[in-house]
Amino acid sequence: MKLTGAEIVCESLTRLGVREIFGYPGGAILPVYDALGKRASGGIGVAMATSGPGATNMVTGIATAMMDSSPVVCITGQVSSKVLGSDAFQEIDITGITMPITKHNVVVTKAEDVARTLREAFLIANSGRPGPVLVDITKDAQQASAEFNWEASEPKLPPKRRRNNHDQAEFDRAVEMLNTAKRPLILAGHGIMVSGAMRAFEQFVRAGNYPVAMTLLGIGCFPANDPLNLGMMGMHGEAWVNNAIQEADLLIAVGMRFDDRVTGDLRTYAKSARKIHIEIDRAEINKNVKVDAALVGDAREVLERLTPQIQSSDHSAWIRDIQSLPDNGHLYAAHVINDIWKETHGEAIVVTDVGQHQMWEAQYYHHNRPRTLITSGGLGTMGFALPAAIGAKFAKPSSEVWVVVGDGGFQMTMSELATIVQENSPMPSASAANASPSALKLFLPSAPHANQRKPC
Ligand SMILES: Cc1ncc(C[n+]2csc(CCOP(=O)(O)OP(=O)(O)O)c2C)c(N)n1
Ligand SMILES: [Mg+2]
Repeated sequence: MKLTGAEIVCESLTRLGVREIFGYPGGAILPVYDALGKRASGGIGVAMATSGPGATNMVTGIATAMMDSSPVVCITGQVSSKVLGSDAFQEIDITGITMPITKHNVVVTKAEDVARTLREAFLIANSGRPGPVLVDITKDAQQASAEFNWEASEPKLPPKRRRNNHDQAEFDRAVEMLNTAKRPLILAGHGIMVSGAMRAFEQFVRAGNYPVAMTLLGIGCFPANDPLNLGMMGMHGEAWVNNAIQEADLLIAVGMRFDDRVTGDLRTYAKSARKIHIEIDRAEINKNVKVDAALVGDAREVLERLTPQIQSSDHSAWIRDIQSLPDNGHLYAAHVINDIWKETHGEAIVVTDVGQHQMWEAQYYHHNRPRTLITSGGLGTMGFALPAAIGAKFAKPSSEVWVVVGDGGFQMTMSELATIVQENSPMPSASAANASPSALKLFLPSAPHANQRKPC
């Protein structure tokens, strides 16, 4: 079947399970907009923009996805291949610009390459450690016609890397550490949710009776109401959680990357603890914190292998010690967040922006389920909350979605309120009978500025 490159984009996205695309039109991407017969939602977020300023406006979003390992495919229009490199109107080297902030990016200049490139983009965005992929398609490739053959456009990628990439000796060393530790503590990160390891993680925690501290993006991976859950670690975590980490004799880091907001001063970080690092991305091993055993692999697979090896689980004296660690006794500006938590029975998806309110949310909304806190962790992108909440509402139309945003960040993207209104009527046709904007709730803390830590 002969289709234009633009039609191949639409046909390929539909076959890849995409139901929604978020975009902003412009000259160099109009052929694709024209070919979009109906709106397209899948696990992977798809965003589309025109060339030049459209593409550069995507840069902060792409960097946010890269830092937080979010699978995203961005499609940009590009000027015709005949004028590439001539500083044509709205020409920008977006693959050059986004090289360090994408897992992969590529320029497509021929209609016949569109389908395979998009299939590769989806595979790469969602494989291993997820992240953003950018596909830049020239206008002539969108307009030209080519034979569309889905089967023949199978991605030509090297064989999938082995997911577990550590040897038996390393594994045995980790098991020995787990079974001899007196004061073990888990550092739980986003990777647990990314690998779908929540059940395996809970079994591992129960088998060893390990206390669990979470990173910002790890919140939700283990129920907040479980007595073994200590809450958030790091600069914005409770002091006693960090004290427990400093006193542990074994840290078991799962799907986290020892970010500086987690460790603070590396010279004094958890000096008395041996460390096991379970992580899919080898580049993260020994990057910030030197570890004693590195189990490189998919969190779920590694945890499923480790759990049956656990023989030592009586850490009651240690857990009593942690519970007796002194808290500073203050509850700053947390009452409203706590009330939202109570009001929503902890069941809402909460999307935060970046700033003081973000930390209040992380401490005082107690998330029991994965993927119910959506926040920009690694890049700390103000303006994130409202647009991300629109995406969350599309992906989970029957969930109550709350936006917790500061006055500063709200001003950056408050124009998206118009998008909510505009999309309200077609929205229910996608999948949501109850996807009304009233279900997207906004909390603007009328609190003092971040550095004035007073109760609100
Ligand atoms: C795009 C961007 N610009 C600047 C910053 C630096 N920054 C981090 S928090 C913050 C203030 C946020 O204020 P507000 O949105 O009112 O939230 P609050 O801290 O008051 O809860 C600023 C300027 C950022 N993270 N992102
Ligand atoms: Mg503010």
